[in-house]
Amino acid sequence: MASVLIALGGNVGDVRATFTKAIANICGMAQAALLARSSDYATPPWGDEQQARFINACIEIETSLDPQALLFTLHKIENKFGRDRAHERRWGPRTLDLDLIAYDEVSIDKPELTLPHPRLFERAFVLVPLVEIAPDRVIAGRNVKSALAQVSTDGIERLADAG
Ligand code: A4P
Ligand code: MG
Repeated sequence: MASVLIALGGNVGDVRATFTKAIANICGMAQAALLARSSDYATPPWGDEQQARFINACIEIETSLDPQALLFTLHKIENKFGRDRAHERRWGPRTLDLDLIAYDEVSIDKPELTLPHPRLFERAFVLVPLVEIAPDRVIAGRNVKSALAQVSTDGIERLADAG
């Protein structure tokens, strides 16, 4: 079994409800156990600032799927919740984005799958929820908690638990 960190994001529709359903789908379709789930955070848009703020969260799962099969499953789940890659722009609005952040200590360097996620350490919207569930995890030689101290968390707001 592998320990896997996944970042969830979205800024179209009822994102928090989508997250709840998407996590249930991940557990079902990836034969995965949910080990941890962060709070949801409202975060300023990164990359393309002309869009609504995002909701972001992170989860840790345990799965026996290999990284490629897991990514394929995550793409299927994105599509199921209305993601339409053909009609969106890079870093633009989307209903659901599921990024693989880390898969055990596995390192892969291909365009279709890079592990650990190459932009992880630039992104407070990933690091803030990640610190909540895996503060002491070391990814690509860097401790998650110390990595968070290197980025600005301006405008990031933890949302109260959804009833
Ligand atoms: N890919 C390669 N490695 C991975 C990996 N580790 N996990 C490939 C997931 N996918 C990986 O992804 C593009 C390609 O990356 C896929 O075909 C996959 O095989 P994508 O999700 O279609 O494209 P993208 O999401 O537009 O690009 P990218 O660079 O992954 O950016 P993001 O971060 O996912 O962009 N601001 C805030 N505050 N919060 C957000 O969640 N998200 C984005 C979206 C922009 N700004 C944001 C947020
Ligand atoms: Mg993505």
